[in-house]
This record gives sequence, C-alpha cells and structure tokens, in this order.
Amino acid sequence: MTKPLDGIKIIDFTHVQAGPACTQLLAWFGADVIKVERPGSGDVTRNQLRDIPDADALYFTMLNSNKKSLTLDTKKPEGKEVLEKLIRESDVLVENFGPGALDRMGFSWERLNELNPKMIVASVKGFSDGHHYDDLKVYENVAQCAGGAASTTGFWDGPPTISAAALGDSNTGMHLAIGILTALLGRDKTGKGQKVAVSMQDSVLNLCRVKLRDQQRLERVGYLEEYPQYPHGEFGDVVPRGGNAGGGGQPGWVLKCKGWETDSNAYIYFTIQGHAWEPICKALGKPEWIDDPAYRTAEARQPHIFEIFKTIETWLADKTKFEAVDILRKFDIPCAPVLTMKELANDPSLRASGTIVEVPHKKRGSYLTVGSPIKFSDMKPEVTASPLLGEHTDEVLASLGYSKQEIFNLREAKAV
Ligand code: CAO
Repeated sequence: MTKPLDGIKIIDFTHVQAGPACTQLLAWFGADVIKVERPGSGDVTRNQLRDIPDADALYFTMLNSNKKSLTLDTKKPEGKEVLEKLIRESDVLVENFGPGALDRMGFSWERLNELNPKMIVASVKGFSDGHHYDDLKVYENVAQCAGGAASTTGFWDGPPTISAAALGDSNTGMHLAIGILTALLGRDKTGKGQKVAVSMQDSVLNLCRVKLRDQQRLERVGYLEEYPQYPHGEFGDVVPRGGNAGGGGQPGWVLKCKGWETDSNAYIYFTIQGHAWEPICKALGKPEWIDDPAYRTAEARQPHIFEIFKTIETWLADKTKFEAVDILRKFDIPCAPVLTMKELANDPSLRASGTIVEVPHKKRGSYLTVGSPIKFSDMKPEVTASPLLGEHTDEVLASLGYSKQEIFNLREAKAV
C-alpha cells in the first residue's frame, strides 16, 4: 500500500520526546525517517527508566517506531561528510538540540540551506528565537510552567500543577509536524525549502488559549462565572486554578462512584450541559428540578452547583463508573468513566481501532504503544518496532554510495 509521505526522506536529528514524537508521526504516514544518533550511546531515552536490562527502554521504543537508526558522530570530520551527503538527498531535517548546538556543529540554517536549498529545516526549542529566555534548555514541566498550563491547573488551595499529558513535548512535536507538512506543500509551489520553528512555550500556550480568554474576561468583569470560586469565593487579578471545572463554559466535576473508598479511580466526569438539564433531571430521578426556578437555568444553578454535584454522587453511590455511564449515555449526557492506564491498555475498542497496538521487538519481545490517533479512510498506519542503535547504519551508508571498505574505515575512525 502506498502511503501519502512515501518518498519523503527525513533526517531525524531528534532526541528525548518533543522531536521524536513529530518524526514518528511522519514515519507512520510513510516518510523514510533516518534517526541520526551518537555512536555507542544514541538517544538518551534508550537507557532511561529501563525495565529490561540490556534492552531499549519503553521511553525510546514508544517514540521511535517505524524509523531507521544511523549512528554518526557529527562532530568528527568523517561524520560531517556523511551528514552533508545525507542533507543533499533529504527533504527535511528535524532537530531538537539545545540552543545553538546545531550551529556549533557547523550546520547553521544558512549552511544547511546552502547544501540543499529545497530542504526544510524544522526545530523545536524551549522558547522562540529572540525570546528573552531563548538560551534556556527546556524539558516538559519547564514548558508547562512557562506556557501558562501550570498556573491554571490544579486546585485553588494547592500549588501550580503539572499535567500528565505531554503538553510541552509531544504537543510541540505535533505542532512541528503540521509546520513541516505545510512547508512541504509550500515547497511544491515555490521549489524552496524553509526553516520551521516551534517553541514549547508557544505550543503549551496555544493549548491554554481559553485561559487567555478568561484573563481578559476577568479583567473586564472581575469574576468568572463558570469557575468554582463563583459566586462564593474571591477572585484576584489572575486566572485562578479551577480544580476539575470545565474550561469551556459547561459546568462539570469529577464525581465519586461505587467503590471510591478503595478504588482511587472509581469516578466519572459529569457535565451539566445547559440545554440538557431536562434529561439530566430525568436520568437522576429528579423531575421536580426541571421547572424549579432554583435549578432551571445555569445562572440559578451556579450558586449551589456543588450541592447538585453532591446529589448526583448520592445517585452514583450504588453504581460503578461503567454502570453509571451506561445509564447516562441513554440521556445524551456528556460523561465518561475516569479510566486507568491498565483499563486503556486492555480496552477492546482501542485495540480494534489501532490506537493501542502490540509491537514485536527484536530484543524486548512485544510491547504496547499508542498507535496513530489520526485515522484515514484510505490508509491504516502500521506501527513497526523502533530500531536498535545503528541497526541501519550499513544500509543507509550503502544507499549514499559508500563501499564496504569505506564503511569499514568510518567504523575504524569511530565516526559511525
Ligand atoms: N554526534 C556528535 N555530537 C552530537 C550528536 C552526534 N550524533 N548528537 C548530539 N550531539 C551533541 C550536540 O552537538 C551537543 O553538543 P554541544 O553542546 O557540545 O554543542 C550535545 O550533543 C548536547 O546536545 P543537547 O544540548 O541537545 O543535549 P542536552 O542533553 O544537554 O539537553 C535538552 C537536552 C532536551 C534539554 C536540550 O536538547 C533542549 O533544550 N532541546 C530543545 C528543547 C527540547 O526539545 N526539549 C524537549 C526534550 S523532551 O522533554
């Protein structure tokens, strides 16, 4: 089966999570992704949090499927020469080194553009170019703090909180993938490559868009009526942490179900969608609430919204999270069980759709990963194992025209 990105060659000069998440996505869709790694060690995540001695860690295998691995010391002259050859033949180079590392290696944007004017050079950095923090190295949680997620996540009486979702890493990688695909389409029109840059701070902020909305509303009217602080609590001059309130204007909360005393995930998320008040009352067996002026409108409900949630919890007390959702779905109420990683890993629907996949690996046996969350009518992205360190070195060098003897010499020089 041909894939949309067949024939697109990508030099994957990425490591850890933000960059690898981007190139993995492009590899699923058919791109020939060649991961360039330091001989001997490779991407640091190969060794991070290992669960099997001497086998690549899951951190690496889950972010580098469908790629090739070429070991290359790009600080050695022999390594630089190989990289230059690869650059001349490639469509995209993706990197997420610390600030200035690529320049120090001798591969500035100007040099790359000179070597291959058609190539797209895509970078992730913590902060955008010219930002007053643009010299900083950045990891996930740093980006969540710098992009507004931490100050608006968690409970109002606790500290700023980090989300488990990789808003700084994989999210930035997804933004970069969109940038690369856009630049590839642009190249079809102009024949020219360009530089595509995404910062982790900007990508986090992009997902915190509604919080910037709330900052402006707060400054104008002094309160945010969908936050738990309204109407009984105090508002300061910055968007507060709203606990588990819905961000989009539909009040909601995480509610206890049967078994919560012993199971820390026996909860559902329940949304009180304004126009669905009648079905909510019917589902809860509270028909008297439908026309009661104290309950009828969202505005009337807000002052005692937590009492309403308490009543719903009483209704939930003899129902598991799955039983509750099975009842509420019939009334069109937006809700879901709070699912654990164990439940997701074994979810038959996610297995059937290819969102959770089991991948055979040469050294590990098989491992679970998250497959493509993007589904196509004409293509089912297949997930293949991440490469062993340097697994494709000979193959890639041979494709660049290196003879067996020359490859041997590169090995002797410890350049590959
Ligand atoms: N051959 C030779 N040298 C290589 C090489 C190769 N194949 N691959 C990398 N290197 C070198 C780099 O050239 C750099 O050398 P210098 O610093 O001497 O110029 C060196 O390895 C270290 O690179 P680095 O700064 O990227 O690595 P680090 O571990 O110190 O920092 C990180 C890691 C992630 C903080 C940093 O890369 C960064 O800020 N990246 C941008 C933001 C980002 O993507 N962060 C998300 C990471 S996921 O949580």
